[in-house]
Amino acid sequence: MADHVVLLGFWPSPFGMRLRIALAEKGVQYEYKDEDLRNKSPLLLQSNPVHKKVPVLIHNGKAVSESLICGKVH
Ligand SMILES: N[C@@H](CCC(=O)N[C@@H](CS)C(=O)NCC(=O)O)C(=O)O
Repeated sequence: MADHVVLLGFWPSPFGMRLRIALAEKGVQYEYKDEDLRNKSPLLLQSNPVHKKVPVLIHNGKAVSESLICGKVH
């Protein structure tokens, strides 16, 4: 089964950009979903229920938050 990777981000976020660069360097294809941080999506709230921050990387349904960690796990 092909990997399904989703990145929840916010376009001006330097943390999100850090992760996008890491994914690009690794050649990882992903679906990008931009968040409205004043109206966070149910997917973001479910994926990062404690901090409710982006970026969040969702790999085959498993969510990882914190940009420095996301960039290392895939
Ligand atoms: N330490 C986190 C910081 C993430 C962070 O601060 N994200 C901001 C956007 S730049 C955010 O989601 N803010 C929304 C909020 O605080 O409600 C990381 O490296 O991923």
